[in-house]
Amino acid sequence: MTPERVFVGLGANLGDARASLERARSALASLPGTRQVAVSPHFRSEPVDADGPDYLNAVVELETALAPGALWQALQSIEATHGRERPYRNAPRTLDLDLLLYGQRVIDTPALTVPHPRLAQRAFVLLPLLLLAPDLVHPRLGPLDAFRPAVAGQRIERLPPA
Ligand code: PH2
Ligand code: MG
Ligand code: MG
Repeated sequence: MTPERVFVGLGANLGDARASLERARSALASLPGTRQVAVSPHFRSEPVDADGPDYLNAVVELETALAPGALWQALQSIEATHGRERPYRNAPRTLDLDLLLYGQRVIDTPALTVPHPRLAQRAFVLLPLLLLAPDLVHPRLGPLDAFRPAVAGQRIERLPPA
């Protein structure tokens, strides 16, 4: 299989979020058939449609030969090793890994929707994505840069490197 360009969103708002994001990044870079292309800085952001403390968020760009389903399972298992629990929808979490984009593929199964359905409405995803790939094109929505104004009201702060 030709490697695909993939973007994964990382988020955490429980425990040592900075350490969780860094460990998750390293786990992603070590997946079989996978190489890390780039990682965004960390962003601190207000919870969107959710409660609890502020989140730390980042985006990682990968090149991977893993199929979408296999990659998604790997994300679930990295979340599980970080103690992820799901008491209710959008509950605070120790680690959330979302498959944002898988090349230009559109996937709609009960388990997996790619591109991530809300990626263009959320500053904590859109801004790190556009930092890594300013010309990024969404297979349905087109150039993602056009969605910056839509997220301009969300509180988010880019953090300096650790
Ligand atoms: N994740 C959510 C819901 N709300 N808000 C922020 N700021 N960051 C997140 O990662 C996040 C959220 C559901 O996954
Ligand atoms: Mg999420
Ligand atoms: Mg998730």
